[in-house]
Amino acid sequence: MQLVQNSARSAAHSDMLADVREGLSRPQKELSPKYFYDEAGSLLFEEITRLPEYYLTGSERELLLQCSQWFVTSTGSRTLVEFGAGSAAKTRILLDGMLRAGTGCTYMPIDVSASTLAETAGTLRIRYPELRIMPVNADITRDFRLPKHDGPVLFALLGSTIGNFDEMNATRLLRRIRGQMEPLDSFLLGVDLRKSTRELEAAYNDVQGVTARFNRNILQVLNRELGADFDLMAFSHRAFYDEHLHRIEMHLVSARDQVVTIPEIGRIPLTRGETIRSEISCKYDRAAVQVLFEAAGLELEEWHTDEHQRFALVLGRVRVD
Ligand code: AVJ
Repeated sequence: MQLVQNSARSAAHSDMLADVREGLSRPQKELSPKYFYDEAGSLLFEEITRLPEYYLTGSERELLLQCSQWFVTSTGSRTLVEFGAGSAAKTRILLDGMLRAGTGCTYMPIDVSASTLAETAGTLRIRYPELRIMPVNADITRDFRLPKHDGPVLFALLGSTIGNFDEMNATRLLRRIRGQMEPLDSFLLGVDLRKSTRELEAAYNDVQGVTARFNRNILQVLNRELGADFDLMAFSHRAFYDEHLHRIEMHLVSARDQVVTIPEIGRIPLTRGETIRSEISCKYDRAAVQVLFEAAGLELEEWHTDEHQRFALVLGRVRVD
């Protein structure tokens, strides 16, 4: 067990090293948003979800409260597989629905963060003793195998996680999910909708500065995991909406000319005002989801939005043609 954990840890380390090396060598320096979520980052994200400006979580929760019973009964799902589960706070609404319907027996949360996953599984085991919980520690952007489970399965990718992927990578991810699906399985996707720049930018520039701390925390993760020497005070938070690409971009702006050292990578010079892009968060409409589903071999079956049209839950199935 110890051996397995150590080798898993070093695999994670070399994946991270390769990602960071590649991202920071691009003309527009870039880091993968999956590295936000260490313990501190996960807590900061939880704090973001409670901010008045960050409408996404509340809107999705409202939708789930309205629709989850329908999703569960109409699909007859016996297993819920959740990609990027995080703390699974909203998932409980689906789990409640499954238990009420008497169909559900298994919950399979998949997450990159082993610590988050262990905590989520622990909490849910206490809350739902009748549920079988099978956590899977995996990076959903890479190939992985699911343990044996009962069908039909409801695969869920909630919380606008898909927003972190550009069109090519979003298509890849949905194809990978599609590849795990049997004909009777369903796919539930949560997407944030296109809306005014003002509302979108407010959600990523909260007045309390929690998002700014969340953004800088990624540098702290690199300091700890890779022995980097980022000075967090020498970077500021910037988030803006690109109306043409329909996405929020989040950057860390270098406050001065500086050189950062990452021992296994080398010296990384940054000029004053140069940025490292730490996240994209793509915003959708029905047509854009349709395009994505088609490219991934999925059929868009249901489209549900909240009363303010801020967020959508989309139900899909494997396309048979
Ligand atoms: C967890 C990827 C959905 O894109 O809104 C929140 C992360 N970043 N505030 C998002 C995030 C800044 C979030 N996702």
